This record gives sequence, structure tokens and C-alpha cells, in this order.
Amino acid sequence: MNNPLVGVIMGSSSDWEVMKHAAGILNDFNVSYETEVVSAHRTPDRMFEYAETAIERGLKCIIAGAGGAAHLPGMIAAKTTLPVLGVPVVSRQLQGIDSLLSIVQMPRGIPVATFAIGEAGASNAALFAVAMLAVEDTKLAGLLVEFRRTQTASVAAMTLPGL
Ligand code: RP5
Repeated sequence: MNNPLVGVIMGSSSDWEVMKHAAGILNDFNVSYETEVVSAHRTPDRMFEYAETAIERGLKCIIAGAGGAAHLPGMIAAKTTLPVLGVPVVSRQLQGIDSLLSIVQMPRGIPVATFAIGEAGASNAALFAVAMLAVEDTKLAGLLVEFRRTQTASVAAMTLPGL
């Protein structure tokens, strides 16, 4: 996409199954984004380069997903002042509890906005990015209101099966 506003990065291509839900929301709102695999421990130089050039490339925020000892969001946040939205990816051994704790427990001074483990977190991180961009984009703000209306209507229309 041209002139991406949001960076969607992840530690491995195996994270895409979760992170594609962030991309899906950004697609729905027609927000430009870029996707890239950036591993904190396997491609540290790429991670630094990505974070250091993010502002000059026009990004407004970065959604970073990782699993296990998930230091990607925190390390990206350490190298840029852009808002970083962390998504804990479900891990094989500890089902993402490790990812969640390692993203949410940032020491004071370098914040990472942390979302729920897995698909809901990826979707909500993207909705949060949309909400941030909508502060200065009235068209996007209108789309967000419409999204909420549709969601409310779909729940209001729910029916339950009888016994
Ligand atoms: C982390 O290790 C990634 O974010 C991924 O969630 C996890 C497993 O990576 P792969 O072994 O599937 O490449 O760095």
C-alpha cells in the first residue's frame, strides 16, 4: 500500500494467523498499512532499522505481535516515540500467557499498549489504531461510529434457541 499509516509487524510468519485479523480491520476501514516480519531476537538489526525509520516513513503507530518471550513490542517502543500496540500471540507451551505478561509488564518509562491474547487482541489493536487516527480524521470517525452501530444492531438482533 502507498503511504502506510500503520505498521503491522510480527516476530514470525507463524504469527500471521493471528495478526491477519488486525490487517482485516484496517482493510475494512480503508486505512493504509504495511506488514512485515521483524523478529527482535532473530533479526535485531532489522528491528532497529524498522523502528528508527518509522516516523520519517510516515507511520502513525505500530501494531506489533509476538509470542513466547515477546520482546518485539517493547524493543520497538524503545527505539521510536510512535505509539506501539502490542498483541500477545498464542504460544505453543503456555498458550500466550507468557506473551501477554512479557508485553504488558513493561517497566516504567517505555509504554506499550497491550491487548488481549490472540485474534481479539489483534482486531482490537487495529480498532484502537483506527480510533487514534480518527481523532484527526472526521471521515474515519464516522466509519467508526457506523461500525459500532452495526455491531450493536447485530447483537440486538441475536436470538436464542429454545430448549
Ligand atoms: C516468536 O516466536 C514469534 O513471534 C512466534 O510467535 C514464536 C514462534 O516463532 P516460529 O518458531 O513459529 O518462527 O518470535
